[in-house]
Amino acid sequence: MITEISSSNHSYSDEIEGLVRRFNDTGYIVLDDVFERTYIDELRTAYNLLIETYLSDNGGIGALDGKTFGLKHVGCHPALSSPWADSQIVCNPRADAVLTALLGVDYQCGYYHSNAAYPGSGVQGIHRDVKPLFTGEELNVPHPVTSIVLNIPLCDFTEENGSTEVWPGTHLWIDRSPADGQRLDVRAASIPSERTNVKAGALILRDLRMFHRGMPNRSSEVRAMLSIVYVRSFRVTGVLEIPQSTWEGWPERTRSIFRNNSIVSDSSVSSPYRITKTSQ
Ligand SMILES: O=C(O)CCC(=O)C(=O)O
Repeated sequence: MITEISSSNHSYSDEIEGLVRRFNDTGYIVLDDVFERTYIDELRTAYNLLIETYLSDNGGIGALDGKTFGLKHVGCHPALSSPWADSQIVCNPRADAVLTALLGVDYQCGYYHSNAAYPGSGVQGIHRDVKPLFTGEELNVPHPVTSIVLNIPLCDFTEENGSTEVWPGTHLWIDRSPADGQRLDVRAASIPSERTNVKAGALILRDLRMFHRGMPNRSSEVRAMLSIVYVRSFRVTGVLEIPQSTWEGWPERTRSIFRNNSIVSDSSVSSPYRITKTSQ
């Protein structure tokens, strides 16, 4: 467990160095006890309302069968207002210290999603969220990390409720041929996987190249997490709509991470989730 890191301290401390090494070796890290459980409980209550609103606006979960990535795996893009735009979520000091070390101080964010595995969810195909920047023919060694997802679990993650399955080390696997990119399941079978079994209050940082999949939820409660993507400054991101009041309430560091997005009037944000073509 790491000790507190103040938001103004981006020094390459021993703790950060250890986390960076583990991230670079395995493709992900877990920071425990970042958030109070009561805070996560409040977020979970708000999220359950948000995703239920999203589902009912889209005809219910049954209407999304076959349209999302895996049976009863759904998600929406929370609007950047309270509580989703809270700086301790979008620019968490402990995550910021590690992200700065991994992506450079000028990293940015333009993508904010969430993943919910409903009771009875199926198993997703093994996938990457992004491919390596180069094919194996162009570059036959892995490149440094360029994009990272911050997952904030909104409940304890267990094997029963479908904690994400990950394949450590696969973030460094290159595709020697285009066909390699199409057979991640075959390639993954050669190494052991891990489950991200963490307590509510933890956060997970994962290289988007890492092989992973959402798993069946055999419990009776929704298993959900926030999924916020941070990238090196040169990577193109989506464009988020940030309500004026959110922008004005953010400290300078948070604004700098969200600098390439669009600030809009509060009144133009009428839905609790963002309506985009990529909503699942
Ligand atoms: O929900 C999860 O555990 C993983 C979700 C995921 O990887 C996806 O939907 O692409």
